[in-house]
Amino acid sequence: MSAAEQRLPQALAAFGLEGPGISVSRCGTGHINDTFLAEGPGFRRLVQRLNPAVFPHPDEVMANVTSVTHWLRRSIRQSGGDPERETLRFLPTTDGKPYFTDADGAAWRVYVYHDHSLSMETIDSPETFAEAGRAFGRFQRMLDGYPADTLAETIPHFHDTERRLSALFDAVRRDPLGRAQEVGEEIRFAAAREHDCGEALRAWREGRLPLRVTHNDTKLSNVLFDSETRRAVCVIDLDTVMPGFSIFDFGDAIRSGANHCEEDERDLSKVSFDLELYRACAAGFLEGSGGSLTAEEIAFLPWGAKLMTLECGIRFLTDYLEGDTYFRIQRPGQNLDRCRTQFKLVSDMEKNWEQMRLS
Ligand code: GN1
Ligand code: MG
Repeated sequence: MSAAEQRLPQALAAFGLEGPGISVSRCGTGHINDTFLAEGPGFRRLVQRLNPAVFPHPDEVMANVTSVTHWLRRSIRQSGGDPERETLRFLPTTDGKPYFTDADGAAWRVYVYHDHSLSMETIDSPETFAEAGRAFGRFQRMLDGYPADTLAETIPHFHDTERRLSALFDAVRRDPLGRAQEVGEEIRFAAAREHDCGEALRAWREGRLPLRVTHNDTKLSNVLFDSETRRAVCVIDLDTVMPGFSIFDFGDAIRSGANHCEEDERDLSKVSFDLELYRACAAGFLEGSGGSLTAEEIAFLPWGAKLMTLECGIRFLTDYLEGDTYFRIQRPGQNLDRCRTQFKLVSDMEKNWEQMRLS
């Protein structure tokens, strides 16, 4: 039994979600937190345990998500939307606290489940992907003007790709499990792109890319679609909302959606970057962001795609070398497989680089 399953009853009780009429099942596909669905007469709640190793300051995470969802609600209401449908609603514990801390020190929070909605691991059509892009673009636009200095940095240096590469080199040097020798090709792939890793950061240091309030984890599965209309209704997983680059919010959507494979596909012949999907998502993102991006940011969007994919591959590889301590795995070698799909997508993007231009 996992730590989360062991403490689940305590957490349910803290939110008043116990009793004979309530059933609970595991759900979600995230690699970090543990998520459960609690269903009772007339209600459904998501009950989530924050991974304490990844989010050591749950108070800051919850303060960020509370205040960001508050801001989003106002913005959605102003544009005539339905805040209950289009953003998250967190519910307090029975004694009025935003989260519950279990006996292991891990934080749990509860939010309202969105009925008639679904999330996707892979995309079924360019139209659906354009919808995802539009949702992330809108998210960007709605948070334009949010006072960034009031947000805590929930995971410092989260998308500092240069640091992510240094962490890989460090893991290779220490090689705690002796796995480095079997992944020479992947290590060389990353090392050959050392200069690329600094591309966005250099542009920011030179004043060409602005720091904004961004989502920072815009994988495809973090958009909820209406199960009937397939319109994007809500962007979820707000734990990493903090200052960042808009090109990375675009880029992570491309990384996770502009292909037809699972993130951990073992057969690399099935993994290929789809330019048509890329263009569909880009058009949606630009439309959703509604003119809030600068010309320079738009010109940099292809870099967002390449860097997010490269960085994610580097992180999976690092974790494989470290012994899979960060990203949850269901089978041995899964983080290495995840790294390989990302690197295959990066090389495809390099081959399509000219066609990826958006300005
Ligand atoms: C993690 O667990 P999930 O799905 O929210 C990770 C992202 C990665 C993603 C890769 C906090 O996201 O950065 O891009 O896995 N989140 C964190 O699938 O590290
Ligand atoms: Mg996440």
